[in-house]
Amino acid sequence: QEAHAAAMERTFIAIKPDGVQRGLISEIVSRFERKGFKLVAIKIVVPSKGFAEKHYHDLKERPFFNGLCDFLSSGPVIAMVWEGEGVIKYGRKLIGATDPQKSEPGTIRGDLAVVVGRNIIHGSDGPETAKDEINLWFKPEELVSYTSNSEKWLY
Ligand code: RTP
Repeated sequence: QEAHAAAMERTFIAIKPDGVQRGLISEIVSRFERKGFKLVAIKIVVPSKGFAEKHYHDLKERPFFNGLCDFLSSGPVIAMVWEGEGVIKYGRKLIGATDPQKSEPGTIRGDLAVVVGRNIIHGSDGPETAKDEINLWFKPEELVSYTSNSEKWLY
């Protein structure tokens, strides 16, 4: 019981402008929520192009980098931090493969998206990027620590 608090991991999840415009915010939030993950930060923001470039700095050599950053900064994004055991890896599983043509049915991209350039959601791909992305998108005081009522039944 007391051991789980220290092990709790956090990941950065963003609903991209296509997901927001298509009215998929509640659909996506509910999949993470029903799984048993805990929402510890959330905001709506239109990132600048420069901010999008920072977020995707690892991809700056890729041919789609410029278009990707234009797209991320083209409208409102829902930025979130989710917490729970295994949330980084399992969050990626909930999201599905990068290319929605290859994502399994039952995943967010498999169920709700069609092409890689409009794949509606982002999730950190490992502990290091999770930490970096949370720090990029949120100030420490925007992260809320609390005990949710369901925790004692989840863990
Ligand atoms: P994400 O971080 O967004 O979950 O995606 P990922 O790691 O699975 O994929 P990554 O290769 O890091 O690509 C990041 C985002 O770039 C866009 N993309 N476009 N060929 C293309 O046009 C292309 N390839 C990737 C996608 O929006 C992808 O999520």
